[in-house]
Amino acid sequence: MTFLEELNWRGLIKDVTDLEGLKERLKSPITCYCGFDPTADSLHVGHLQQVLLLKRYQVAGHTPIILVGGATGMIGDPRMTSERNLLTLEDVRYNAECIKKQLAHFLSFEGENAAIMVNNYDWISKLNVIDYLRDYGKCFNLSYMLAKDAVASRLETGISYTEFSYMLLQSIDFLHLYLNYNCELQIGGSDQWGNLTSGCELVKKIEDGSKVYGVTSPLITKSDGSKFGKSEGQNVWLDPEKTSAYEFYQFFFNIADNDVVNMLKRLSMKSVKEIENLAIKVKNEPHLREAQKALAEELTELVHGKEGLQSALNITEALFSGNIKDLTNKEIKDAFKDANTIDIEENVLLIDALVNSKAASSKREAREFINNGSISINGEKCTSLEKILTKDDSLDGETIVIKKGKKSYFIFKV
Ligand code: 545
Repeated sequence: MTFLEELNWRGLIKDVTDLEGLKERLKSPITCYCGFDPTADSLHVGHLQQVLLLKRYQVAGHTPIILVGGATGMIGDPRMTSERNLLTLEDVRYNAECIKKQLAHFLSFEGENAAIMVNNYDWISKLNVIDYLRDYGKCFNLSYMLAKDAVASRLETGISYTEFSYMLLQSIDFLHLYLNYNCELQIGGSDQWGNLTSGCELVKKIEDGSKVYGVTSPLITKSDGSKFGKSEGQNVWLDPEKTSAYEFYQFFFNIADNDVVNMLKRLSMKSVKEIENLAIKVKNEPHLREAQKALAEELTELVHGKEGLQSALNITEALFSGNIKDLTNKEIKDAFKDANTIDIEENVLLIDALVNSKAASSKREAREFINNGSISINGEKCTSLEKILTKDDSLDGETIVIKKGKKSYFIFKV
């Protein structure tokens, strides 16, 4: 399998500006880039595919460039739906610093094909409006621009001149990287096709017939039609402050059997053979969830490091066995972020606390739960009807973890 054939097998290729040409060109090392606009202060799992694609190119011997859109982030790539709100220069700078740190994590900045990080603010902010219109504006035909999906889809609902001009800036970037870094390939998700093709055209026009390539990959879809990258409506971020290693791990661990092989192909650095073996396991022993585990472990370690993975595994194991006493305070916080939290007074009767927290519908039911051994405090079964909750029961000075039955957790804060 050639590198390109493998990308295709992984489902990472949607459109290519010149497939035959690119096949030939990839026989020797190439420099390629992908751009990220600092529209938020963190990437989310939806961005991983593109970052890991850059990594795949690097592992195959090519040179990756990460472009952070300090300038384009001030303008806004037109969305299909509606005009964006402008961000302030301050916000864009702050976001750029944050995502730069995250992105740097995934590539190697050493060796022969060391990764390069650039910010388009460095050249676009120096462009003056007369040069912009004379040198570049002349290369773009209005009907060509109007036909691009991102623009065409907005003609009815409205698009500002600002967002309309966005494709010129991204095209100027490609030209800049071609001239300064000999960058001959731009990659992106399928939403970037219009920007990639216009960049290729600009290089060809200005550099008289020079050839550069654009490749898009399909956005990740799920078999049930819901959007990839969200867990209960929330984005799964790469920033551990926004999404803990445990939540991140659980997101991948819970991927459906129907989807997990596709996700492995797109997001795992495991070999074709290893993925094929996991695919067999999904088919024959789906209950073991080995493919989900493999994917969750690999990506959690990649994004959250060895320690992050360890804490995700600790929490998963503790919640499974009910033995939560050995978790650190931070792990307890992460584990029960979404559990019901109830403030209680000190020295309250367990029975009353169960009723007040709606863990039981009546005192009678609370007594029943305790009698039949369904209630545990911090992982230890409690069978005393007289149990009084005090600060001494708390794990960290205030948190008491009550489990009812197999799966329901209630967090009491004293
Ligand atoms: C800017 C200047 C360039 C080349 C590219 C750009 C950015 C590009 C764009 N890309 C998206 C993006 O999302 C925000 C990320 C950080 C919070 O808008 N015009 O910046 C996404 N991109 C990755 C994939 C994408 C795309 O970063 O290409 O398809 C998502 O999967 O939407 O010279």
